Amino acid sequence: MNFHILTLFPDMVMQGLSTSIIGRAKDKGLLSIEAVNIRDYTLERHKKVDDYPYGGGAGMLMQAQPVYDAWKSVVDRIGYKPRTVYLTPQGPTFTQPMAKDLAQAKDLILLCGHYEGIDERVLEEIVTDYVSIGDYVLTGGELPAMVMVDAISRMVPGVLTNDESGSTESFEGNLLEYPQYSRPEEWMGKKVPSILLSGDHKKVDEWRREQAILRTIKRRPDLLKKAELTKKEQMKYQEYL
Ligand code: 6GU
Repeated sequence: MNFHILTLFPDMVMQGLSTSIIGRAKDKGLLSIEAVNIRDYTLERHKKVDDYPYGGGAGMLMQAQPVYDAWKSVVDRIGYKPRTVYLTPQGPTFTQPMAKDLAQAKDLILLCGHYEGIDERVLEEIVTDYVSIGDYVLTGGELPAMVMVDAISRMVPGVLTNDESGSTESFEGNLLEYPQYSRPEEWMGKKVPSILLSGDHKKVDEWRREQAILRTIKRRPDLLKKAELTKKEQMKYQEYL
């Protein structure tokens, strides 16, 4: 999968996406990530990319021309118009199903805004999807773009090892992960739950399932209503549904 990030801060996104699992996937050739510097496409003498909004008001806007030309350079190179996501608090909130859906694409363009936003006309021309990462305001779209690249990449086949791939499934069932423990058996006077040392895999699985449900009730009661529970579990936990 190929990510094309249109941004005024290419170093920020490239550095943030160069290490750990995403870096390894790039080295393996499963992903490519490029940052296209919008400033490189301005036709303005002083490399300016922003201007005052018509009608007045606070702040500056990114102008249509450099954004369009940066986008067009990617489209001309890959030979088709891929889905183009504009990172903005004015979009639906990014979710795991959206990450899974976007991971089907061969190419994805992510457009990062700055200042007070981008001239509406270029958004109408190039954007296919508006996406927010949550209800708070950030200074630009770079961190959201990095969040999206991370979440989408781990849905691309081969990016996660078998060991790493477990936890999404549980979240997709809308249950949180059960608590986990490693050595030593006792730390600061706290013991690992004895059932995990019993060697009884069926009992361990049942305990983990119960813990996942109890943790979801405690920490994310809103999720439980969407969780995939058995008939028996629905009865047992019906007061929380
Ligand atoms: Cl996608 N962009 C900006 N600038 N702020 C945000 C956001 C996106 N999502 C939440 N806040």
